[in-house]
Amino acid sequence: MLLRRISPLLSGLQIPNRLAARMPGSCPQACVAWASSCLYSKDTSSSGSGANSRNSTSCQRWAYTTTGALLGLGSILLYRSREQKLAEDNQESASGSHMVPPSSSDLKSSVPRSYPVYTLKEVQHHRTLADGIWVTLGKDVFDITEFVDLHPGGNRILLAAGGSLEPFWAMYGVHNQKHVIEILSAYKIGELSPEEQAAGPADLSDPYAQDPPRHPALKVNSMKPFNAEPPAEMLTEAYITPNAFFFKRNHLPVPRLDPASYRLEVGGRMGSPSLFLSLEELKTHFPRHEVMATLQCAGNRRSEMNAVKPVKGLDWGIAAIGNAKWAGAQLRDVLVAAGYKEGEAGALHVQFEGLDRDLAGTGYGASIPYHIAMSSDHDVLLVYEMNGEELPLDHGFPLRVIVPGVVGARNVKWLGRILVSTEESQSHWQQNDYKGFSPSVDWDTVDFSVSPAIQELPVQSAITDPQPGTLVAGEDGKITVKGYAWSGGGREVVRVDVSLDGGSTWHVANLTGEKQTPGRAWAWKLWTLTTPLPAERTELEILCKAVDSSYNVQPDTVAPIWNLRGVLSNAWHRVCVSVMKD
Ligand SMILES: Nc1nc2c(c(=O)[nH]1)N[C@H]1C(S)=C(S)[C@@H](COP(=O)(O)O)O[C@H]1N2
Ligand SMILES: [Mo]
Repeated sequence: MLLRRISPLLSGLQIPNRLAARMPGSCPQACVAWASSCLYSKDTSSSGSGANSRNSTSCQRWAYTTTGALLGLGSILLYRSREQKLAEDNQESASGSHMVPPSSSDLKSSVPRSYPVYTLKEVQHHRTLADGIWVTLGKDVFDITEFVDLHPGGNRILLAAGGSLEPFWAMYGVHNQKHVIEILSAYKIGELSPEEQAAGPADLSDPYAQDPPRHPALKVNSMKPFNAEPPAEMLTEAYITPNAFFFKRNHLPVPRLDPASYRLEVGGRMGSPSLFLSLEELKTHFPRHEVMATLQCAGNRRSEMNAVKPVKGLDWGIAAIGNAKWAGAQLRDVLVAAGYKEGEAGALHVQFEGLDRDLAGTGYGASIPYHIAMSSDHDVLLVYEMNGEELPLDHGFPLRVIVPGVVGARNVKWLGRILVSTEESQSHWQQNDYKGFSPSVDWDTVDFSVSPAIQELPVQSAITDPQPGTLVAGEDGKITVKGYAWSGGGREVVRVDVSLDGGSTWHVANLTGEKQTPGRAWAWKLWTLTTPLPAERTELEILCKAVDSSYNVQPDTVAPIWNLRGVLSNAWHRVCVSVMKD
């Protein structure tokens, strides 16, 4: 049934594509959203190609940035010619290594080279700056000690120290490019022993091989890790976003956890032993709570910021948001069972650790303020059910946190451990990401320690229908505009204003959504406006803006809220369309 509803929707998506050529120039300059949104509307009807073309666009952008940085390094690295390095290395590697005949790649160069041979064990001994940082790729051994400080991804490269780069490159796909390989080759110091190569490389397996299948309608932003959003108009098809079309935002491979042996660890109070809870215990020993809540990624609508000035991050459209009915145990009840009470001395934060890990064993993590975790008014849940179904693998099976009203990033999936602490989570994602900055702060001046971690999100709204660049036909001379609106912190959306003329005149849209308790309005409102098409207009610039229960409003333009990570993008949403004349 669902599919029947969706297929007309998808065929409708081809319209923007056909009209794309008409649009530039016909749209007011202010309509910055158009260009980027149009990129998204490209060919989403054919499952594979649309997703791929978009995927490669955002990947290329990232690749260019990274490659640019890496190429910059090239000149620094050149001084260290292969000959020089070889001379040094041959002197240094007297212990236990023997020379091998030149490899095929060496034969290509004018002077045949031979490299020292190392065992995996020897490589493993080089894991610190003092011992030198060695890594392998295929049969080659590299000493990247001097490169660590220059690595665009920071010292994360240290995770690979003493081992193979392959699984990391599988995880962070941007690396597997000619330029990167060339730069790396300047650091080659040797080769792995042929006997060991015959036994096969350490682990070539794709860390994402266990990722679950996904619906082809999703617009893929990155495959590995998997990040995707539904076509925007799907969001306003139903108040509750179906699980398959709920945006997926993964930083790492999806872990496969056995629900029978799964245990949630809850750190004990004042050093007392941890509490371990099975899934069964979580379901049966604690009352089941249901909460209707909208989840939004901090990067939702980042593409509009990107259109103003490039930002770092996945190029999300307007659909990195969804609404679901979540069911689980209240975090508060579980904390109380572990001995905690309200106003506990020294208890300021509750940290969540995910069981999705990188190859060095570091997992995703985040924290929320203790008082929010302990308050029954905040409805923080340890969720095992999403929209009446078992929590899907992509959304955190078997258990995730849902912190209503708070940015997606704190809603930790595949939850393994809960810790109460004086400090916030020390995780990269709490400390050095998901923070806002002034538009003038750039990557040279940014200091992540000065901005607070994003928790509650600001008021948001967007137009899901019509799509940018489409040709709209009035019905009885009327047009229907649809969208969503939501605000963080339990603030209800009380009004959505829609303009068809770039903001000169406004109409109040009809809001639909479940009645919610004041101060606990966690779920979005969908809105619709049906109004006469303005006469004499061939182009419309449609705008929307929402007002929440604290009378917070959205900013009118993107530029003044631009920030280098492209988070908190909530300016008035602008969509330009053409009007079909009969
Ligand atoms: N363990 C874990 N939890 C996580 C993440 C993750 O990568 N790993 N991503 C976070 C981010 S940034 C967002 S926006 C939400 C996305 O949740 P969803 O994929 O269920 O939509 O999960 C959050 N929780
Ligand atoms: Mo996110």
